[in-house]
Amino acid sequence: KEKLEDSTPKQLSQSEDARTGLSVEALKKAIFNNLFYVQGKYPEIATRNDYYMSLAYAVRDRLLQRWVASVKQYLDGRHRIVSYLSAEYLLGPHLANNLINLGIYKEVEQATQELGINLQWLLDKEVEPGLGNGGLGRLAACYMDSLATLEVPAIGYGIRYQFGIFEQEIRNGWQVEDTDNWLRRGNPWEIARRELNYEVKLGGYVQHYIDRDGKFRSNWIPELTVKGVAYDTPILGYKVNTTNTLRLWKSEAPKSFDFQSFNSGNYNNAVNQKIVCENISKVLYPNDETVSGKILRLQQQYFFVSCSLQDMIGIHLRQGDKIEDFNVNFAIQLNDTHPAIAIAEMMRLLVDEYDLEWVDAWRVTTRTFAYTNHTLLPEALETWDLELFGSVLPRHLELIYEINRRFLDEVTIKVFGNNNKINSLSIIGEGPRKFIKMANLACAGSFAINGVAALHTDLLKSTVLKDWYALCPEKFSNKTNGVTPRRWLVLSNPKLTSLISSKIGESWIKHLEELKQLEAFADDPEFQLAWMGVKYEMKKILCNRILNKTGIKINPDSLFDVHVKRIHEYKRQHLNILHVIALYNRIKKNPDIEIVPRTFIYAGKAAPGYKMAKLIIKLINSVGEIVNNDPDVRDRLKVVFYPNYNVSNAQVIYPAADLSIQISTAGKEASGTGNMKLSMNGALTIGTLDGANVEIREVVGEENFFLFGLTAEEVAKKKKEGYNPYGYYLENEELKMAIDQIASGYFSHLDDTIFKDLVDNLLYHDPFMVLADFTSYVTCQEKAALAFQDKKSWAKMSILNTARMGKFSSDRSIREYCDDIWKVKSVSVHLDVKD
Ligand code: CGF
Repeated sequence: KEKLEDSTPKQLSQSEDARTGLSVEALKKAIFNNLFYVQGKYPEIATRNDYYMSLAYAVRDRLLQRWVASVKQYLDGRHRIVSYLSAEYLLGPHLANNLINLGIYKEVEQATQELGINLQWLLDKEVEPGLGNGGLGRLAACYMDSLATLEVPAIGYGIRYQFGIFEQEIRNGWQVEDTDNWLRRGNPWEIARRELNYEVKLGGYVQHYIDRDGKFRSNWIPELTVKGVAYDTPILGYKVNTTNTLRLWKSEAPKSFDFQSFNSGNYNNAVNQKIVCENISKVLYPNDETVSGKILRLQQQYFFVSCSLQDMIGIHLRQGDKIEDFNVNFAIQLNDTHPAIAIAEMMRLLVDEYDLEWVDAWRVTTRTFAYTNHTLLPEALETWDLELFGSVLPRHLELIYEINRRFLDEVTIKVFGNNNKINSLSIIGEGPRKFIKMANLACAGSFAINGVAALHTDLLKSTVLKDWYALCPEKFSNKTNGVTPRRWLVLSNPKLTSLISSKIGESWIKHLEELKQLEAFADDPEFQLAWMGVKYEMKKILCNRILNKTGIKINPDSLFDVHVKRIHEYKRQHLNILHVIALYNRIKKNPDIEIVPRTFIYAGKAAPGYKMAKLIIKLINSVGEIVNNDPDVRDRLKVVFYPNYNVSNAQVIYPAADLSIQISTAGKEASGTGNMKLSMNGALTIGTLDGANVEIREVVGEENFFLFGLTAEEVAKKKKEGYNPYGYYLENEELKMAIDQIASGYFSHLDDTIFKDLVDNLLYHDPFMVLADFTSYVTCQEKAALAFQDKKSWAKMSILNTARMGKFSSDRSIREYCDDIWKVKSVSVHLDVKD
């Protein structure tokens, strides 16, 4: 209290305003004011959350000033706008990121300190919006950061899920899911724009008639109408004024209460519609690589897409432009096929509501959309049962039939009636039940199609989208993913950031290629020492977190082997654990064996309905229980499963990693982005030639990357020839022993049933060729362990990894999208814009 009284903000200088000023005094005053006027509290009774809110609102005020200026300048200047449609945004906490982008982290640190509050204590209070599953949602968040930083006019559209990705707990080694009630304490970063709302129809049927002018018309009579309300979050770029909008839609009932039903005594009916409508944006589907084919999911996709298109058309028409010129003002990027229904919706709006002729509507549509594919896994390619689709979107089904009919007419000529090709290109799939292929709809309706890493794009061209590539090669390009260095270095690794900046200045934060200048210090013993000193400090921080979260004590001097990502068979967390078991058995055989002490750190969520992935989590924890507590091991090996992997936890884990585990079966991981974040933080990669690993290895140099395993070509060949995992099991003694132990219950209190499905799957199917890559993995890990013992050379390799990561900034990716696909230009935003 005394401290607070001492530090009561002084008079501000004339040019400073408590709502916009960036000085320590102005910030103190703002926090103070908000505590009083927004939270309605005084210091003695204020809670930690009150202080967090007061600071968050102080920061938001500063964003609002820039946000209003950006919107005004975009509209006044009639600039082309990028619209990013994504069902997921995995944003992570806003506060620290906004402090960095505003350039006031230090000032706020001082302001809070002078108020007697610890900034970190407030930062840790923020509940992150987990509105995404993994890589795809996080990529959307990185791209929003880069769009703003590069001063590109852009809007991100998505869904304001009331419950985001579930929270993961580990109980008795198993994953247990809990709901993520992220809005429970309010969200200071969003502004509800209740006046911005659109109606969205669902279900029902379509009437056809000929109007007075003899024109054929369709009238969709819905079963239900839902209202979408806009919630806007400002996205500020790094040290620029540009503040773009992330507009997320919440579903509501057009009227919240049916009085007629209520009066006639039917209370349930009266509230029912409200519940049905609100359900649409209630919860994020927690599947990242499988499609569930559920009605609600289709409703979600259509709901946000329809609101977003109506919103864009509104913006366009308000500018006084003709609907036919929509594509001049907007470029729309489809983040995977989740929003691909936008193509049919655009046609519906243009033809049914704005009266355009079909050919004109199709011209506008196909000049507006571009599509990013994120996966080669067949189970992740979205299809909808035609009947189910028609029950939700009867008018769109008709439109898709028409799009397909016209499209196939053209195609038939081009492919000389080759039926296989026609079937593969058709938007409607034939079979016992017909289905709609969303990737084909996206390809037909877009002017550009891209993959997310060089290998992925090549594989798209030669496999999944082969016939599309033959048909329209000019649409295809590669846009290798990237990650924002603001969050993934500056924010999560401030010590490394200072060390880097002490040598090469700060402009690398916006121009990541400049990290290359660090190469000059890679051999400098003093710099190496400082570099590894930072790593050690970050490892100690992680040790504490792990101790708090799991009770496991780990050694910061050990090699941190870090495998963090969604749990999936193709990502092969089980290959990693087989390696752990092999090392454990070596120690058991010879307790005095010389072995590099290692900590295996895993983190990641499994889709709740994905049994095998959940079993893998249980296996990791079971092996951990034995290994961590066996006295023979003498703490030389530790296995940790860090629960509830999310953006905040990732920010603590990446800086502490020594070895980045990127061991997916070649040809399965489209790109990966964790691989980039880890390497940027100075971890060395052990990986297969998969996704963006290929390009990471190219830039960091093969001598600074531990490569193992089959190539994508070899995987395909082996599969074709008939892969026999059992042969590999018999061949390698260490592998056989590890699998036998799992099967016999060695790690599960002699219960030999728990892991039966997992073991059988590996021995008799092994779809992701874990056994085929085991020997190569173990040998490669031996090389990595040896390399880790040579501290100087490891430090050099680590520095070179960071130094050569310039390519993997999301700024580079966004620049490529802007130049090659969207054809948009930067607009610099000035704060002196007057009304
Ligand atoms: O998208 C992913 C990820 N699971 O979200 N795909 N999808 N869908 C890929 O599997 C990753 O390889 C990729 O990095 C990411 C973003 O493109």
